[in-house]
Amino acid sequence: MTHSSTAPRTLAGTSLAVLTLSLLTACAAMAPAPSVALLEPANGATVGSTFKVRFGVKGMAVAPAGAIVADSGHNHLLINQMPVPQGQSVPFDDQHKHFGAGQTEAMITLPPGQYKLTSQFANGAHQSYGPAMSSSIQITVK
Ligand SMILES: [Cu+2]
Repeated sequence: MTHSSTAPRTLAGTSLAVLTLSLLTACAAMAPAPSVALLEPANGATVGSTFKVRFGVKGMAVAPAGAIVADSGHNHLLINQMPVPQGQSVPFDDQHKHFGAGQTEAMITLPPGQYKLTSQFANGAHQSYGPAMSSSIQITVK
């Protein structure tokens, strides 16, 4: 055998460097993007006319409306509405409820029917973080 032991060792060193680099890249890619979810009611649930809505927020801070602070904002509940485009102000009306005190849950009353509820996160000046920071469920109010 004229097999040299130098080549495999070099190859192993290179592989380790590549592997390390791959892991670092993978870790950066896997850092979870900020997101919101409606934790309650469950998607598809049937609820009474007054029911609790619970907001979940990951990767951003929930704070009262007021100053614009990076990666911070408050929850909105959209009733039968599309998410508000990024940077656009969330309207103040019966279909767009603001929780500007920094609430993470609220009691909502709706007449019987089928609804799409959307959680929309927006900054301290009510400017939407866009569809990426929204999440929708369907419910039936009986
Ligand atoms: Cu608002």
